[in-house]
Amino acid sequence: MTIITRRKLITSAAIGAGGLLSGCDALNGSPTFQNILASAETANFTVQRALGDRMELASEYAVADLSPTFRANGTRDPGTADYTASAAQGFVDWRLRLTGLFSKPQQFSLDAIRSLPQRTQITRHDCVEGWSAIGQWTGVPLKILLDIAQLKSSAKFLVFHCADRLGGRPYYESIDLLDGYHPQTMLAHRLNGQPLPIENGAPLRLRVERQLGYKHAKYVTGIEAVASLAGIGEGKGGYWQDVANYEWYAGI
Ligand SMILES: Nc1nc2c(c(=O)[nH]1)N[C@H]1C(S)=C(S)[C@@H](COP(=O)(O)O)O[C@H]1N2
Ligand SMILES: [Mo]
Repeated sequence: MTIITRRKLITSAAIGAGGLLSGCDALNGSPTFQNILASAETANFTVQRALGDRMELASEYAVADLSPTFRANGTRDPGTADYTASAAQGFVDWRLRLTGLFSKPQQFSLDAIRSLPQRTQITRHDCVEGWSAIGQWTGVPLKILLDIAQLKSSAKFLVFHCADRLGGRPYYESIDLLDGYHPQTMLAHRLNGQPLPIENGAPLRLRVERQLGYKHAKYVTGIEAVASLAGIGEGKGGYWQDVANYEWYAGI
């Protein structure tokens, strides 16, 4: 068994994720990350590899690799009166609300989101139903929003609330802070250089590139920071987890 030190672990994580270095302060302050570090002190090489894997970037592709059309799946239009009215006005009244365990809970208009630092990435989306598509996403890295709203150290999960319902239940998803601060995790508002189409989640959808398609919440209206997923939906962390026992952690 190889005993690894905290310092070595941080170094390997930073090498694995390049741009994540700037997120280290926030990660260091988070109880989840501290727990992982603490447990890693006695962990073997396999555990180090597993954590390293989670910090790595998903593959990025070239413009030439883009799928001719980016298929839509699940809800293609939330179809509620509120959503339809908002879409008709170009979503000028859309607000992304950050609630729960933030020191400065707040809300962002799309203009406010677009005025923050942006990232563009070309990645492959893998749906559990067996299809993939390569698309170019532009949006604000989630880390920037978490830092503005000052995520509290008691937060362990981020819950994404959506404007649509499936079978009468609101769609929602959740991720942990490792994915929350991952440099490719973003709230995207553009696909392939155009405003996000309604069928792909307009005006804002999560991209969490190390995970399967159902984690990528579309039509996001709110991010709730929580210490536990127990009080949300049926407590399994997402719509598909609640209705069909999908895995909460859907890493690829
Ligand atoms: N709000 C919401 N988000 C959602 C879904 C949905 O039905 N509602 N479907 C999920 C599934 S299963 C997949 S594969 C992707 C599909 O994204 P796309 O429509 O852009 O292809 O969105 C995910 N996010
Ligand atoms: Mo999916």
